[in-house]
Amino acid sequence: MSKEKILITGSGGQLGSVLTEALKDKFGKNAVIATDLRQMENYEGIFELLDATDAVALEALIEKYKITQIYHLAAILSAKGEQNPLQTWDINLKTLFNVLEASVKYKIDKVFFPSSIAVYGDMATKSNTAQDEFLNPSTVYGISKAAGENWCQYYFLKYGLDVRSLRYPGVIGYQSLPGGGTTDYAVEIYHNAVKEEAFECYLKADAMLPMIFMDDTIRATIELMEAPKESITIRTSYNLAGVSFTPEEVVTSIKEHYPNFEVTYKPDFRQGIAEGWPSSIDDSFARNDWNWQPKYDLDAITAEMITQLKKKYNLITQ
Ligand code: AKB
Repeated sequence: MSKEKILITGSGGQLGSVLTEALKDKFGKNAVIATDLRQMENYEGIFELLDATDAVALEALIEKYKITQIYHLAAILSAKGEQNPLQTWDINLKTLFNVLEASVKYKIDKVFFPSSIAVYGDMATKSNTAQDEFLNPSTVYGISKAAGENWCQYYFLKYGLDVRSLRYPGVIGYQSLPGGGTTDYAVEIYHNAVKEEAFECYLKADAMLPMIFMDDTIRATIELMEAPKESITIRTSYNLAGVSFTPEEVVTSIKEHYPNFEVTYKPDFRQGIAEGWPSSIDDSFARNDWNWQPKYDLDAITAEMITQLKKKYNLITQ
């Protein structure tokens, strides 16, 4: 029975819903307090409704469950965030300040803050973007994550709060749907392929972006949080790489399984966001500090996504 009590904000999101299950598997069902704005359907475990902009409500849960770790996943992502920039900034920063302040007040052992490749802009090297490059994000989401990274480092330096962070690429998983990101196409395309429906891609065929499979994402997050404190040399946020690919490369990979899969390209505003992001990431600090190593390349992602989505849609032929 773990002594840990882990509170997760945004448990119902694309990453949150999978990370919550992984943490329950690791620490025990009752060691995890899942929270979100809306009830999670068919959730098995401890769940509490929480608007993370409400500091009083957050602190009440920390006291109620004697929380020892917080994973702060609640945020508005890049594409959706542009629909209401000031609200995006307000939600993404107010929730972070609530988590950081409460974590100092209640002496929380460890905090996780998800950052993103969205912190980079057109002044960073496009390929193999280094950990310490200039950040000039073009989206409010990216601005909020760049600011958030620096607030996390501030709370570490000023208060000794052990807050850790990863700059996630586009996360691809079969367990959940993405929610308003620029990289969402890389999940949606597999659902269409498995249902043998044509796909209209909102990015150009050659728009290369850093991506990562959900299993690698979850493992990286837990490995970072489990790493010895003294091995953590980056207190803003670690670059993290899985595999980079273009929409046309993922189509080629899918066509190995579905030769007749049809894709058309109709770029929208998200192409403009993608053009400001790196095409690939240098994650050598993560590799050196806590032995990060991705396991899934594009074809492995495709094989697993198709296998799992066929089960999800009951398309397995006996
Ligand atoms: C988004 O596309 O906004 C996110 C991200 C890369 O942080 N998936």
